[in-house]
Amino acid sequence: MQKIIHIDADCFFAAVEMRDRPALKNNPIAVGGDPGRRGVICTCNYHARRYGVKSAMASAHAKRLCPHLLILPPDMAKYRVVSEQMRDIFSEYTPVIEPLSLDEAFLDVSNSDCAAGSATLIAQEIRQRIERELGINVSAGASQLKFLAKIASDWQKPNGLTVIPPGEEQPFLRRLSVSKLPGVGPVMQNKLAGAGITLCEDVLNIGLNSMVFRFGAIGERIFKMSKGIEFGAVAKHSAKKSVSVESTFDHDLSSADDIKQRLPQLISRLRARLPDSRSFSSQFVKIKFSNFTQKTMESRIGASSKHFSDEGFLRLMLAAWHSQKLPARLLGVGVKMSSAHQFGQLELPFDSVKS
Ligand code: TTP
Ligand code: MG
Repeated sequence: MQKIIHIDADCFFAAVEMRDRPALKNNPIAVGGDPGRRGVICTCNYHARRYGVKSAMASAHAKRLCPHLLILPPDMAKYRVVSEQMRDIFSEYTPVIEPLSLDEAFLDVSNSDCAAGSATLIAQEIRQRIERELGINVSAGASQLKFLAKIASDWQKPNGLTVIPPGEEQPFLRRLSVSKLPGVGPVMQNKLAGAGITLCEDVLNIGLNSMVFRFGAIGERIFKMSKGIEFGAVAKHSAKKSVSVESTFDHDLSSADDIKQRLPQLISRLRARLPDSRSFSSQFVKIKFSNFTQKTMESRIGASSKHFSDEGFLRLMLAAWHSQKLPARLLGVGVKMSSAHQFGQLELPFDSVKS
């Protein structure tokens, strides 16, 4: 029998900051950019969430919702250390770990001998150890179905453990809103609602044929999940496929010269993040314009060279800018790894800095 645990830290960046400054614990705090400089919120503690503060919200807006919100700058190096420490703990229980981001991972404990092989006990032990050894809380979910383990870890957040024992999947699913299923975003939810579907139970009532007829492949997947027959395997190793960096500017860049000037610093930040064994299949750029539209451009790197060039970035960036010729508020540069040189590393959820 497959046994999957999904673990997700509670308000991760903010939790690390509260651990290091316990005096902040009872105040609303966030980690993010400066409100006066177009910063955005990375995350906030649960206290701040009561005011409506959320990830990805403009820091200035967060301050309006919660005027006494303390916004701390992100310290990625520190969060990466905690993320690695979490992974070290996971690896004492199973080698089959699929990290999804710095603070989130699936663990397949089907063959683990720890805690008599009980996923519930392993999840409990991991939660206690992370709290004791790393000083932060994580929520966990366990199920024989991968997607249900993820839904379960969110079920009693923060600091919760939800186990859906074998045999309990169907009753749990029946009352579950389709909005909780992975891959069902607001657009799909609307389409489903249009067909009278809000719960997984409704999906089963409509039946597989009708779901496929109306919604195609995603309809089939939604049906399988609703019926509890979508197992999914934990992908043991996650290879990083691309690396990119970006900057949002205080003042929009209004000319090609302005953009040209900013590029070298961006490229050197990108270089700093790349592994030594470099081999790339393409390089790409991104521009966000003052009207919030965005343009990305990519060019393949020939098999003989395998390396990106500064001139290549400049050419792409200018071509992207010429597509609209509007002031630019954000520039980004990145590379995609050749498949033979992808390197296993956690995908970073946040690598954008202000400059
Ligand atoms: P999440 O796990 O999505 O959020 P969280 O851990 O802060 O809160 P929750 O208790 O709901 O799990 O993301 C993990 C970290 O990734 C988060 O602490 C900060 C970072 N992050 C961003 O930088 N920007 C974002 O938009 C999001 C969603 C997360
Ligand atoms: Mg989290």
